[in-house]
Amino acid sequence: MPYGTLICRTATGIVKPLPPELFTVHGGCAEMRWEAMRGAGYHVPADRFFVRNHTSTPIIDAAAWRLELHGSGLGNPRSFGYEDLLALPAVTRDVMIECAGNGRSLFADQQHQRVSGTPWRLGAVGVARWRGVPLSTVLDLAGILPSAVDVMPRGLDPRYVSDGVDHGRVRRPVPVAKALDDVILAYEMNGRPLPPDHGYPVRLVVPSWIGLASIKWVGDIEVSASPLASPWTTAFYRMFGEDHPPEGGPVLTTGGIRSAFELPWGARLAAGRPHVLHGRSWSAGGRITRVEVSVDAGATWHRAELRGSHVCPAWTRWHLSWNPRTTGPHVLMARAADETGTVQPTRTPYNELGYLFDAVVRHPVTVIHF
Ligand SMILES: Nc1nc2c(c(=O)[nH]1)N[C@H]1C(S)=C(S)[C@@H](COP(=O)(O)O)O[C@H]1N2
Ligand SMILES: [Mo]
Repeated sequence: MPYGTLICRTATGIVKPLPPELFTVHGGCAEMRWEAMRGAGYHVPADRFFVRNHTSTPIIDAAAWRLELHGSGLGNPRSFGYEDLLALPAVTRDVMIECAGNGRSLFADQQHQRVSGTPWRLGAVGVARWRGVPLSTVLDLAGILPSAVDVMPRGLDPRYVSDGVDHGRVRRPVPVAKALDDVILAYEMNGRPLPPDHGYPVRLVVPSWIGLASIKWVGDIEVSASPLASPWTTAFYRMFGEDHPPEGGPVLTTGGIRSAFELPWGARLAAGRPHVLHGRSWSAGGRITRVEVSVDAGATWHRAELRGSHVCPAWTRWHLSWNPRTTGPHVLMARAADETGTVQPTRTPYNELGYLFDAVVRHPVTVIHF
C-alpha cells in the first residue's frame, strides 16, 4: 500500500459508528436518516453524514501522505505534503455533496421501475462547511499550461472490482474550466480535520456536481493536454436505457433538484394538534425560490416558509404547520422551484442505473389518535 495506507477492517468498511437512529446501512454504504436532521442545524454533523464508498475507508497517515501532480498539461509537475497544503491560503465554503443515485429506490416505489445500484431513499446527501485550498492554487503552483484540458484526481482507496472487472482506483476527470473555478482540496469538515470516512487527509469538493466528482483520499492528480476518461465517465454516471443512446447519454455533471422532510419514513403524528413540518430543498441549478407542501397526496398545495439564506450549492430550510384532523395513512409531498424556473416534476424519466431522481417524493405518514 502506498504512503502507509491501511484498509479498515469492519464489516461495512466504514470506520465511524453507524447507530440505527442515524443511519440505514446498504452494504458498504451508509444513508443518513432524515429525522436525524431535525434540530441539527444547517450543516450535517460528521457523525451522521452519509458515506458512499466503492470499497472501504483507507486509514492514511497524513505525515507520510503526498499529493502528486503529473501529466502533459503541467509545466512544473510537483508534489505537496499535508503541511504544504495547510500553509497555503485557505477558503471556507458551505457545499452540498449528493450522490447521483440519491432517491434511487423511488424509481421502484413510485414509478414501478427496476433500476440497479444502491437503493438510497433520500439520505445520500449532506451539507458541510469545508475548508481547504482552491484547486486552482495548486494547479498554478504546478505550472498548469494553456493546453491543459482535463484534470483527473484519483483516490487512495482500494481498486474497484465489480462483476470480475477491475476498474482501478476511483477517479474521474473534471474539465479545466471547472477545476479552476470553484473546486476545493478540502482538509477540514465542519471545523475539524476530515474524518477517515470522508476523505482524510484530503478530498476534492466539487460544488454543484454529483458526489462522485468529489474524490476522497486523493493521492494524485493527472493534468492532461488531451481529454481523459475513466470507467466513471464511460460505464457509469451516464443515462442508459431505451430513451438514451447505446453508449449512454452525456457524462453526468451537475446534480438535480430535490426536497425532503425531516421526518421518519412512515412517521406517526397525533391527530387534533398542530405539527410543524420541517424540511429542506436544494438544486444544483440555483437558489431555491419556492417550496410548496401537500398533506393530501398532491390534491392541494400550500406555500412553505423558507428560512435563512437561500444559498446554492447547498440547501434551503423550510417549514409549514399542519393540524391533521383525520386519523389513518397520509401522504406528504414537497415540491421545490429554483431561480431558473425549474420545478420538481411528478415523474423522473427512466434510466437503468437510477440516477438523478428529481420527482416529488410521496412521504408516507400515519396520523394516530392522541
Ligand atoms: N476515492 C473515492 N472517492 C469517492 C468515492 C469513493 O468510493 N472513493 N465515492 C464517491 C461518491 S459516488 C460519492 S456520492 C461521494 C460521497 O462522499 P461521502 O462518503 O463523504 O459522503 O464521494 C465520492 N468520492
Ligand atoms: Mo455517488
